[in-house]
Amino acid sequence: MWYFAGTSTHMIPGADDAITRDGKALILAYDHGLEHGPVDFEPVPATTDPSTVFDVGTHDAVTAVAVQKGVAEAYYPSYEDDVTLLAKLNGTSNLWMGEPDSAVNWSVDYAADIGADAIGFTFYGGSNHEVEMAEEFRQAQEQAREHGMGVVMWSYPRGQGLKDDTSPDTIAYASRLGLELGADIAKVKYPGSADAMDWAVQSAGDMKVVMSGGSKTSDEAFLSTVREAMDAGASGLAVGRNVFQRENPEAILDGLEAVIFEDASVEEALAASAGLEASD
Ligand code: FBP
Repeated sequence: MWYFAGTSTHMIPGADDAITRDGKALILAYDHGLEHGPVDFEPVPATTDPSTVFDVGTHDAVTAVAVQKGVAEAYYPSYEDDVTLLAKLNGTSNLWMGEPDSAVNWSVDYAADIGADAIGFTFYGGSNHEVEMAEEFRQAQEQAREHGMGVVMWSYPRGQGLKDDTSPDTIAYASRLGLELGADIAKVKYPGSADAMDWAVQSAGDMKVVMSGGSKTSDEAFLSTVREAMDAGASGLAVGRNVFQRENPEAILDGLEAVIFEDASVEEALAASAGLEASD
């Protein structure tokens, strides 16, 4: 029995409402302790403490905070009134040296018990483990539908056979995989140009596509890339390091809020927050 009677089982209208504002998302990703290790917290050591990043996640611009199970269990109870939880279901450490794969670390039922409104799931299309990962995604996606939870696919094609994991065709294929497999939102790496992002958005049909943040860049460079992605039809951003590795994460969130939700130019966004800096 589907939670939303009378709708298709695919891309349920409104399933992502809890993690979007005006149809747009700004997901603060904080699963890096698992994916990359504590090295990602070195630029701002206070971010080693999940409370620091949950505090950042209370900024109005943030539509959801994405974390792994252990962090959600221990810290989300203190933030459930102020933060929307996106349960990042699978994840693998940087210590794993095999073909890209990702362990499913918690069930959708358990995530729902903790209070999650959506699930996040990494899918490595092109990996030798693609078939198993697709089957795991199927199970998670269908359980999320039963709970009325949104489904965000971290769609990262990679593996032995893939030469360029951010080429325009690869990223268009990544966003299309989200549509084909039943995500509400696909999070993809920026393919390097507005035209390529436009192709990725077109390839996803009505499903939303958000840009992945990547390693930290300057205020102006980052806001410019987000502006390009939005102009190309993206529905927002799922970002980690470009927010929490800044000394003043609130300032960049002010700027991102202006670009994503208020359609501001980069210049307007830089002016919107005293803490932001234009490049030399
Ligand atoms: P960033 O914005 O810091 O790039 O985070 C996005 C993200 O998808 C995280 O959720 C995840 O931990 C990380 O990137 C994985 O990056 P990769 O697999 O490319 O090392």
